[in-house]
Amino acid sequence: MEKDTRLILALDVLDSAEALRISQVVAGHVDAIKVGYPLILATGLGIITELSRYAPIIADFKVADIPNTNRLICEQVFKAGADAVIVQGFTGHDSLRTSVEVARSNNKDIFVVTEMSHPGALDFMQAAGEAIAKMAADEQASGVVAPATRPERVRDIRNIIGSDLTIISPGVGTQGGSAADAIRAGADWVIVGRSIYQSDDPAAVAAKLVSEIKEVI
Ligand code: 3DU
Repeated sequence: MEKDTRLILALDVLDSAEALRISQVVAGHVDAIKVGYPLILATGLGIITELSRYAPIIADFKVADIPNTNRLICEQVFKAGADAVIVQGFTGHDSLRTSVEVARSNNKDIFVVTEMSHPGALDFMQAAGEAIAKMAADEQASGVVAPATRPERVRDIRNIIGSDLTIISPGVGTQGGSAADAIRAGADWVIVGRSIYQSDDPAAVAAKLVSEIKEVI
């Protein structure tokens, strides 16, 4: 995934024509498109192949299973054309190691969720976030997912993983986070969904985010 605009579109729409239309208009402003259960359950896994003509695809399945099931899931998702898969970290080192092995043998990436961006992440996840970040570095994942709603946590997680791993950071816009703050705190990319795809002019919103990011790098 090339680091150019530092913006990733989270495409949680439910209609394939709409997904293709939005991807086409924002393609020049994003380094990747993240798809997940909403779009894939609504339209099928084939949408990954269709969207991959616009940008690299990150499959946000937050995979959270035993090593063998993680392996089976990641194999299918890479086979469908995804460039990266997001997995949960709380399942532990063996599940993550297996996912990273599958990614490496396909020349693809794994991103590990540390602490999520919503308020409920404070109930259980935050306590484990730093240990998960350390595990992601030890297991040589490509990067981690850290919350733009809490830039101070992005900074903590950056300090733990060092510069070898990348950080992709959701929570900008509708969830209240700021793209500039997340990038300043150490995120490599911000992930933005509703603020872009629910707008009347998705390309203009994406372009504005990119210029906001460029001002702080
Ligand atoms: O809030 P938005 O509409 O900008 O979308 C954010 C996306 O990132 C969405 O797909 C959500 O499932 C995902 N995500 C988080 O919001 C927070 C996380 O910690 C991990 C993923």
